[in-house]
Parts: sequence; C-alpha cells; structure tokens
Amino acid sequence: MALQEKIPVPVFSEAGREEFVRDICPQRRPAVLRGASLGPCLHKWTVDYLGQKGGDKEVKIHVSTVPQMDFLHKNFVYKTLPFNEFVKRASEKKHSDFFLSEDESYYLRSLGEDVRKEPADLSKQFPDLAKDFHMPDFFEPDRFFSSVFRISSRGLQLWTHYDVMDNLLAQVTGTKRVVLYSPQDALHLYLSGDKSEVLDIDAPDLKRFPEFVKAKRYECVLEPGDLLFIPALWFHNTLALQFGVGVNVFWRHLPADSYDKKDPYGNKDPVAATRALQALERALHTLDELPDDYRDFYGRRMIQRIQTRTFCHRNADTQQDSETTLPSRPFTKPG
Ligand SMILES: O=C(O)CCC(=O)C(=O)O
Repeated sequence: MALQEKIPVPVFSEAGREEFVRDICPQRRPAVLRGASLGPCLHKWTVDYLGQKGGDKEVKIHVSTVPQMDFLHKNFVYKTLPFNEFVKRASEKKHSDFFLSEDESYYLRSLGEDVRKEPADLSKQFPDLAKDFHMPDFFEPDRFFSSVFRISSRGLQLWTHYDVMDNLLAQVTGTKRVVLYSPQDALHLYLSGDKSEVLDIDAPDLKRFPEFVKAKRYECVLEPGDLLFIPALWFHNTLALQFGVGVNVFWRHLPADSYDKKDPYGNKDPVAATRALQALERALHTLDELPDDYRDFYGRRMIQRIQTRTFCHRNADTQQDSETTLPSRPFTKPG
C-alpha cells in the first residue's frame, strides 16, 4: 500500500518577530523559519569547543545499540557521562569506550538541575554555551518555559510524540529530518500517552497499524540556522541525518494556570484536559451499569455529542480531515 503523501512544511526566509506573531503563529501549523539570527553558536559550536565550554558536567543520556529508539520495548538505556565525553562520543561513528557496543548511538535531551521539579534552562546548566545562542524573541519573555539541548548521533531517530507547549526547535549544527502530524490525525497514530506506537514511520507494519496511512505526513529537513515552529499538540518525529546539535525552546502560549505545575518536561496535558479525561472515565464506568446494547446506544450518542461540541470548524482545504479523523464504526449507523 502506498504510504502517505509528503506535504512540505512551508519555509519562511528571514521571518522576524512581527511576521511570526502576526502571520505564522496564529495559523497553528508548523513552519520553518530560515536564516534566523541564532548567534555565534552557528560557527562556534564545534565538538572541541562544546567540550571545552560545556566541561565535565554530568549529563544523563539515552544510549542505544540501534539508532531507532523504541520506547515500547526500551531498546535503550539511560547512562551518565561528563558532557565533553558525551559530545565526543555522539560525534563519532565507532567508540573505543562504550556501554553496549562500539557503534552505539547517543541522544541528549538536557534536564533541569532538579530533574523532577525544574525545567531545563541552557543559561543555568550551560551558562558559557548559552551566551553563544541567541534565543529567538518571538514570544513574551515571561512566557518562557524551558530551553533544552538536543544532541544526537548521526542516524538517531526519536519516536513520534507531542508536547503541550508551543516550541521553536533551533538547528545549530548538522541536518535533521522532521516529520510532523496534525493533532487532528491523532486517532490514526495509535497513541500510548503522548507517544505514537508506530515507531517505523517509513515502513510501518500496516497489519498492526492500518489507520496510520490516513495520517497526513508533513516533512522538512532542518539545516544549521533553521528554526522549526512546532505548535503545541503537533506530533513530531526527528531523524538526525548527521551528528547534530540543536536547542528547543518551549513557551506557554496558554494562560500560565492552564498547565500542570509539576511538569518539568512540558508534556503533561493541560489541567482542564486531565480533568475532562478523568470525567470521561467516570462516565464510562457509569455506562457499565447498563446492558451491552444500551451501552452501545448511549456510547454512540456521547461520541456524537463530543464531536458536535468540540471539533473545530475547518475551512474548505482541510474539510476532508473531519471524515478521515473519525473512526468509521461508531458513525456508520447513527440512529
Ligand atoms: O530534535 C530532537 O531530537 C527532538 C525535538 C523535540 O522533540 C522537541 O523539540 O520537542
């Protein structure tokens, strides 16, 4: 079966704050902002320089014998290394010192000082390197949530997931393919929490995941100096085409009290969504008091009610989404 058609993510050259705030962000669609001024990091961040300035601060990293990391079967382990040693290893193909195998792959998603409480902030964990990275001023400073180092071995692929905050992913060195899926395609992605169970998005097992082909695949290749706008709830899957260093910046585009206060990663559902999901579970337990045929009848009516109350009205070019997004069974015979 043919896989999804690739829809290129639009590229905007030299987009500044004004254009981003006025034209790009309100679309709620991903966009590549090319030629952003990310600062001296673009020419300074060689492996040697990163090692010197980042020093031997310990970092917790993912290590895997295969480059496609699998969160379901946990084919990776967490290890700790001094930052300079980690950068050296991530940049080389074969390692003389290793944990699992001489060609193991490495991935860093930097964390806050107190991992469970504090979000990552480059200026706190890596103050010398943070000076080289000019944070895009595309949002109000008081909305800043975190800035996260993303450093990967060549070939490293991170599973498809969503985050709940708006995000600018800056590519500083190396190139990276990013595939994105709309939140409206969530039902085709076989979610387990915030992650998709479809790990091999290029050759998915369509017997297990037949609906996956219905998800529209948006794609771009980030080059050094690019910023990718990933709106909250958009699914993304990254594949490092080369050893690469990036930084992503999350900010709160909803009012601050919408977010879970105990969420250093920026991926816990907003508090109202969590409450609504809990209420749904309670409603489903209540339906269990009824015989099957009644449960079926009221279940279908609840789906319809949810659909009418919550689905966004879409414009003509995305109209098809509403048909493909819904699971076909509950709606084939509505009454
Ligand atoms: O660049 C990566 O490796 C992952 C980026 C990501 O997941 C994010 O920015 O939320």
